Amino acid sequence: MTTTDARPDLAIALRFPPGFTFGAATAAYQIEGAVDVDGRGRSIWDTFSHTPGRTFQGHTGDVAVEHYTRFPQDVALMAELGLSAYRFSVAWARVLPEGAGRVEQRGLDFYRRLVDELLDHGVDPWLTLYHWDLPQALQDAGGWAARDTAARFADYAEVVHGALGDRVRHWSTLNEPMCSALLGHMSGQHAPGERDAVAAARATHHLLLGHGLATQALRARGVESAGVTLNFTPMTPASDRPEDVDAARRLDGQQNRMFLLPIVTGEYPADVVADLEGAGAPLPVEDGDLAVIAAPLDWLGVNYYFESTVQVGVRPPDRPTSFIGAEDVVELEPEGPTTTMGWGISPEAFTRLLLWISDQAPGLPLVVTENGSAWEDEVSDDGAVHDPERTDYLFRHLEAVSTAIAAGADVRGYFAWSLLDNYEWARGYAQRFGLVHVDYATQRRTVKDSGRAYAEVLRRHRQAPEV
Ligand code: IFM
Repeated sequence: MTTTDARPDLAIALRFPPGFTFGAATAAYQIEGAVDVDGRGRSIWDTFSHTPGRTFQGHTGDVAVEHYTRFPQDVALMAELGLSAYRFSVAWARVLPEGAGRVEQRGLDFYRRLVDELLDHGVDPWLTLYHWDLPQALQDAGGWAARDTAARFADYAEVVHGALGDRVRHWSTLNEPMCSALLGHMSGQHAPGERDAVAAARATHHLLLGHGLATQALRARGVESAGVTLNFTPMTPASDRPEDVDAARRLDGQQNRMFLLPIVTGEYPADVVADLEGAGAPLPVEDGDLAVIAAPLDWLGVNYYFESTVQVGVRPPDRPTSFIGAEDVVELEPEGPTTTMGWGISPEAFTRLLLWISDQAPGLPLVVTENGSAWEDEVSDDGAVHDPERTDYLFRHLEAVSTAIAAGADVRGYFAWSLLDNYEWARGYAQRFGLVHVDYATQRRTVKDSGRAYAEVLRRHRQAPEV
């Protein structure tokens, strides 16, 4: 952990082009609570979080930050911060409690009320269809390891678009399929909590296929702003020893290229295909799949938090790898300050990443759909939340984005993670990422100093004279 007294340089506002989108992001299971109301079905995260030993101190999203009922207050906060956009996800099991078939109108009505509230406050909704909460009924039928789930996802996309397509312009299919596939099926850190390389490879391909099918379905219904969000972690070898260089190649392959390249080029990287086949966990590609996965997009969502340095070594038995066939690769502890997640802070790597993605996907606009940091925040006696570390992280990463733009990356937006403190998955409520503090005992919201600094950047950006 670090502290900083440096004042944020608000002139950063002027380094972003007119019309740049500034927002904040959340996800359904992390904030909504209300898991048993209005006919919502169970999701794999209900099951996982209620399984003893899976999450920090058994924390669940049952209550979360009660956004399901408090959303008018939360939208008012967004307006107070001056956000031009809000990225949120729809809970599949609220809309289709069994994952397919019967539609629950009350679930759709909630999202319609939320969207109307956003529009009334001048906040542009950016909707993500899937942020990790697969309906349990579909998991029981095989989950993402089953090809059929991809088709069910496209059906779900149509249902949601049918209800909200007249109000929502920006549609994203998946959030971070790498996490769903590999954390969910390889290391088991996330729902459904499996440790099975074959299932992990199958889930990878079916998530990407589901993305392609859903994109086609959205296009057929007239969507003109379609995207997907991927999470990237730059991988650097710890030394120039060939085995460390190859370890970095392998992890970069599965973390970054295995998801990006099929979407933007219509091909999986050959080295990754070979690695997975060598590990006995091939990608279950059928004829025509890659053309579906490469359905043209209007933007690519980029989530970035930290970079990683890797080498060949012995993993502690309690730290199973998230990567297929990479039991011999370790990720080093970061040098320098870390956030409470234990993640290092590397804004320079963010600039390099945005330029690398631009090279891989020329002509495709990028949107930073998540970036942020967790710290130990508390409400001070003066009633404020002083979080200089988060402000510092935020401004250094905004600077990194603006540097990438100046160097030619076509970045159109930035969404801070997260609007609110919330349920950080297996890490529970112990990790606070919000621009807005939530007291979990009272559900009281307090805008943190970082939120106020971000609001000031947005205000200056709005008022900047167009050149
Ligand atoms: O909280 C998560 C989010 O759900 C997905 N991206 C990373 C965030 C921080 O871990």
